[in-house]
Amino acid sequence: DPTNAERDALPSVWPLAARHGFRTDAPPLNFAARLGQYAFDSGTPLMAGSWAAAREGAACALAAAQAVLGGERFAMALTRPPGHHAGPNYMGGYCFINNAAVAAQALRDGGLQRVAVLDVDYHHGNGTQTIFYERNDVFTASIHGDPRTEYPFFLGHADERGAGDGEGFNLNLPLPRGTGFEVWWATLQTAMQAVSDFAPQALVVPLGLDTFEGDPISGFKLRSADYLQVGRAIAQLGLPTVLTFEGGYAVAEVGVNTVNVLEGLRG
Ligand code: 7XA
Ligand code: ZN
Repeated sequence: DPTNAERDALPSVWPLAARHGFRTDAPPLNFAARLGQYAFDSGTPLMAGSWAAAREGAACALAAAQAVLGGERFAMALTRPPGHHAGPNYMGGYCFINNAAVAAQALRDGGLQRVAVLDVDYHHGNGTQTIFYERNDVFTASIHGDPRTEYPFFLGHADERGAGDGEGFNLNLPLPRGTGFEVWWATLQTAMQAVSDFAPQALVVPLGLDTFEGDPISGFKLRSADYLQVGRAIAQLGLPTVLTFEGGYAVAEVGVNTVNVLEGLRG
């Protein structure tokens, strides 16, 4: 690609699976090298305060799940950092602890038999998928930018349907960069039908507002008013619902877009 000709070739995202003969059974003593065992990108630095913020965020997601178990119809964990890229033992995509997975597991631990996760962030929720991939008690669905061109690149294809007991309990609906609301909305209907078919007792929505047309790092074309409709659609599932806060980088509009989802839910 000629546009890359003048750039340094610096990798930013890589698959964690053991590849190319490197050993995983003899960890090095070097701190940064050891950290590499638990990260799949270069964009998730652990800084002073990162762990405290991530831990409080996860506690907030847990509190949201407990509020729903206690009878609230909706609860939102409004936190930074986000969580849906974090896997069972690795960080990435600005995420350290998977808040949506914490909420879903808390709902299960609270006695609910079936929980669905409907991820509407622009980026595939690779961590949430991986955590529940072999389970049939938590159904995971995600609408996101096609991983052939979009982060996280190494997961999120339509043929990832779950494995073992979880076969058929993961649904990926990738869409091309540039997708507008009409197609996105039709895809949401597909995802919601799959959620309904699973007959869950509660729902977790990793809510990303980076589907917004003005988002600087993403490529869908939703407008602010569309988020009212998104909130209404989620409410129409009729399920106790926990929302977690994922991406959203159009900082001037992320507030109103979030509030529009919540207004839609309330309506
Ligand atoms: O939903 N996930 C995000 O919004 C984070 C995407 C991380 C992109 C990293 C680009 N270097
Ligand atoms: Zn995102």
